[in-house]
Amino acid sequence: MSFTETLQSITGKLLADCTDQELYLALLELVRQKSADRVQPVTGRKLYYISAEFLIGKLLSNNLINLGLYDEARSALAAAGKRLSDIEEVEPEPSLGNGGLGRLAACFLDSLATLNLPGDGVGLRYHFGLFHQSFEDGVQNEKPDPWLTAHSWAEKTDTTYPVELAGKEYTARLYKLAVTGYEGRTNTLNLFDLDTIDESIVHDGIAFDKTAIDKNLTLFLYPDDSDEAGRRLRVYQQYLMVSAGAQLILAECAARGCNFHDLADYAAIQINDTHPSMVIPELIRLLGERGIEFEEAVEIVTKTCAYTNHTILAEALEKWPRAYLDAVVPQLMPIIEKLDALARTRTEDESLAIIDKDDRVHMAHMDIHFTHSTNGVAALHTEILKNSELHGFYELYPEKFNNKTNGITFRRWLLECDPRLTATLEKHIGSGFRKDAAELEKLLAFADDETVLNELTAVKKANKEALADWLLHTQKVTVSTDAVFDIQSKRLHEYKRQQLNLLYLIHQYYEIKAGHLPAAPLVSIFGAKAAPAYTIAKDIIHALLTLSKVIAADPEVSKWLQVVFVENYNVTAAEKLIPACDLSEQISLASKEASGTGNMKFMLNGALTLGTMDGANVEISQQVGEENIYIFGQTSDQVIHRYAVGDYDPAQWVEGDANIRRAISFLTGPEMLAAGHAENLTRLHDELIHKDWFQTLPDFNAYVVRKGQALSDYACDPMGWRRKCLVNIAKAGMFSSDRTIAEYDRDIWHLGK
Ligand code: Z15
Repeated sequence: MSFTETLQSITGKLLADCTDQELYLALLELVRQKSADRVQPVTGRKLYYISAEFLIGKLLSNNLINLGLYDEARSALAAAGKRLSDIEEVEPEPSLGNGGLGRLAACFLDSLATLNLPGDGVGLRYHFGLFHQSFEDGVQNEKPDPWLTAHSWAEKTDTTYPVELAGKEYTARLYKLAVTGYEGRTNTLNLFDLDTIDESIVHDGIAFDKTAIDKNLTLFLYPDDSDEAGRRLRVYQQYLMVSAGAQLILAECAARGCNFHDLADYAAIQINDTHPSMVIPELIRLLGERGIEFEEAVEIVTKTCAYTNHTILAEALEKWPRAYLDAVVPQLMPIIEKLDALARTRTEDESLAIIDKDDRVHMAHMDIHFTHSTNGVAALHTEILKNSELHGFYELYPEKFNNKTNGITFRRWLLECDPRLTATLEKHIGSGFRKDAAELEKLLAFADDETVLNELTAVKKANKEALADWLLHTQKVTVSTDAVFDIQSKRLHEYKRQQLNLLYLIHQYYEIKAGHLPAAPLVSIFGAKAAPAYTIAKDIIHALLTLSKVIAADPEVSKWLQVVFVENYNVTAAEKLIPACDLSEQISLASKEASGTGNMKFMLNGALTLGTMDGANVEISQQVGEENIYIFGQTSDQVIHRYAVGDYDPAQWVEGDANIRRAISFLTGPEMLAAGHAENLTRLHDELIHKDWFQTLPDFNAYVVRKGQALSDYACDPMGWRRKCLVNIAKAGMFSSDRTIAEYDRDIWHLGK
């Protein structure tokens, strides 16, 4: 049967007579059938990647590519007068994650299946993922973002497990979502939910009745990224996930012949940040129910589990008041107490205890004591963990610590989002890089080939046109594709320093007014959601939206400068923005961004990085060489030292530097006040001059100089610029999540063995 015939047999009519919705459902069904054919039996050790977030994004095109059906589907549809891109629009995006951590989990599932490794995900089926963001009167507004339509990728199963929360029994139901690998196997993402959730209790945006657990437990994903709201509902969610997950793992292993004493031969469990940490005491509890004594259970769990740390920000390391856990998971408290006592026999250092003197339970401490591996997510991050943040633990367990530099799946972040670049690469270096990312290095042979460089320029131009088109249709803004497209897209957080970019833009506004014109016109694009309760983050959004208006109203400045804040940044938006980027903003305060993964996506799509020596930027810079990246700012050692001394005073920088003073004062000057809200602008202004906790001001001048250099290279040396882009693409291979997963498997998981 031809592809068209197969599809028609599903729809029951000619493709040309189908609506996009009908075609979407038919393709979904086809993917279901084809991916089922690639399910493989499991032998030996199987991975369970437990994570509160899986930011999978839309799946249709991804699955078609991975199953090798994409080209056929596109031509069959085209022959019927239909466009695959229109059908993609029908699919709602499952935003089951906040940012980097959740997206990493999704990339890992893709690579596991691609490398033919047995590895499933375990998480929650949130009814609404991350909130939908809109801007009203220059202010972020949050609404629910439904993705569960009548037909959805996640299939309901008959499998349920009992879970006890605060002394009441609930029933967790398993949903399964097929994870296709590129020319690989099909694995599963297991998502748990309650049948009793009631979407109708949501009112006024994203508010809902917090008391009825049976109705609200999996309604929403918590919208905090790298910071901890410390809400009790979160403990409920976490325990639902780990208890149901642990029961699933034990049941699957038992079905394969495991007698529980040998659990570590059947399962490897990766704990993604501290959100799933309760899986440790929960497994000990469940093993106890199956007749295994505490001491042996601790050993089994330690051999089975491994922990990944994703941040050094204190506010993101979960510490639950004992009273919360007493109330929600009383069945775990005796076990956590015994673990605390056991840990105290290994060290006298009070700061390494699980339960501290204020009766708070340190989840990361439990992870490090009772798993066999603790890894950081970039070389610098792991060094900081070993030398400062977790130094005491490193001294106690040096053999447990290891680094696994993050990666991204090239299927979504190159093949799918940038078909033009993919085709150009294939023309010159063949298609080997699709399976082996290291083959991208073959491109280096063309570094001085003007034809190839011109082709790359044409690809970028076409991608910028496509983005301009999308911005016009979705955001109603017009941008000039002759300008440099400079993009900072990531969660809004002070440590990521969107406020540094803001101060730069104000500085440029003044410079242009004074007749000091930049080397090239700049379109400065932002995409970012702020946690709804994160006041200063929302103030930064407001300031950028207001500045955007002020500049647009000024014909002198707007010839050279434009600020665009894209609404509702999500995976779908990222796939439009990244291929069109010239300059990638990775300007976190050194030491604070554990890795970053957006930095890798931009590089792979031929953007140059303007960044600090932080997270994976350090490794990007090693890969491409310092002449192919724009690095500026304090080093992590300097920053850590400044914090240790504790003498940072932003007021001194404001007094000592006229440019800084001018830029900050502008926030509460007449132009901004006329266009925005005094309350938000004043609060941000005061925060910067009195606190500036993430040391924006010491890096300000270096940032202005380096960005000026980038703009001038772009304008004055187009071939040199494009050569740098080529080197970035060629050197991106090490940031494939296939490499990352191969390292996890080699050092930690040993899957299938
Ligand atoms: C999150 O997205 C990250 C860390 C966290 O602790 C939480 Cl709660 C959310 C991010 C890091 O900020 C980022 O640097 C890293 O690349 C990403 O995790 C994946 O490791």
